Amino acid sequence: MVKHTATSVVTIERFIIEEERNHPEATGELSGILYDLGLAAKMIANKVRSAGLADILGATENENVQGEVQQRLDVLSNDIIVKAMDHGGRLCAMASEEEPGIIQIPDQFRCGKYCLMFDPLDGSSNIDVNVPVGTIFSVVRKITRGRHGELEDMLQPGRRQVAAGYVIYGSSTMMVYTTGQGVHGFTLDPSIGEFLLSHPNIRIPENGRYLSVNDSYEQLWSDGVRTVMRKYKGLDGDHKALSTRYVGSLVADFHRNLLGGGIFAYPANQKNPRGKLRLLYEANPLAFIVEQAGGAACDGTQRVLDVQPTELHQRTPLYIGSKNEVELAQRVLSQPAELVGA
Ligand code: AHM
Ligand code: MG
Repeated sequence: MVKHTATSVVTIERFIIEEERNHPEATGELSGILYDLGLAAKMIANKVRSAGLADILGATENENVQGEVQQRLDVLSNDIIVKAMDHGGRLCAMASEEEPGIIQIPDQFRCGKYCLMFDPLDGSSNIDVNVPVGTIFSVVRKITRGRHGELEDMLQPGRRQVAAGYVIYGSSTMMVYTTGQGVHGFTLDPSIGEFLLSHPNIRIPENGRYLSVNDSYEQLWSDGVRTVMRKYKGLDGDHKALSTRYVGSLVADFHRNLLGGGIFAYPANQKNPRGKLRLLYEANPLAFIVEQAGGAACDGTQRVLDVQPTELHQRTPLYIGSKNEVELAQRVLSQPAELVGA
């Protein structure tokens, strides 16, 4: 692998090409997908940046001149990704958190050997208050024989992903991805419109510093989950107390914990017995990334990447981040209920 330091200027395009050279059998299709996603990310970043101006611009430009109604940003982001990805000849189908069924490649375009799954704008309810939001994506290889991708292609366990990543639209825009050769982060330089390598080979600390969980569901958690959280807070046993940080925007919470060490948890609760987050669009891609960075992800009973999906929009409980913290959750939650003191 070519060694880059954060001080040499390496564009995402150059990095992707150099990574591809490590695989003589590569056709360049996966590289093309990543590059196109980078382009879609720049277009979404542009919209997110001016989100606060939507009403003002909407009143003057869109409604009056073109007669258009302002589209919700998550719908807009979905359309940007679909349009950026449907004609490259590399994908055979897509699935999005925003759409109920599989998104097929239009007949006039060639179908390729990969499927893309994505959450176009995660945490979009935060947009109105200027909190970071993100895009999450996952790529798997097609396993069915027909021209178009099918449900069976999408419902593969996360360990079969060939690439996964996210984009965080924060104080700067960053794209972080893995193809199974470590995790690399690129920061958008707005002056030249390029993603530049800023975080080569990200490693997550083995122990956490931060705990990211929505505590307001405590009354709805099982005794086991309450015990895990008490341990993280240093209230039960000898675990060092973690510092609580919860943005409520998965990509932002995950990104902070990936760089600084920590655990993000969205446990099952009485109202949502399978949690809230989606296995295919959120948990699987972030689990692939965290494992590649030396961390772990489980659903409270097993490794996320081993879960066999049964539905496109399947939800899953999620414990993801520093290895030792995820192992603690897994250990406590796999004990029989009567052994877990609340
Ligand atoms: P979304 O995909 O509808 O945006 O929902 C996912 C978001 C995550 O970004 C975040 O971690 C979670 O929902 C927050 O949920 P809650 O408000 O229940 O804590
Ligand atoms: Mg989401």
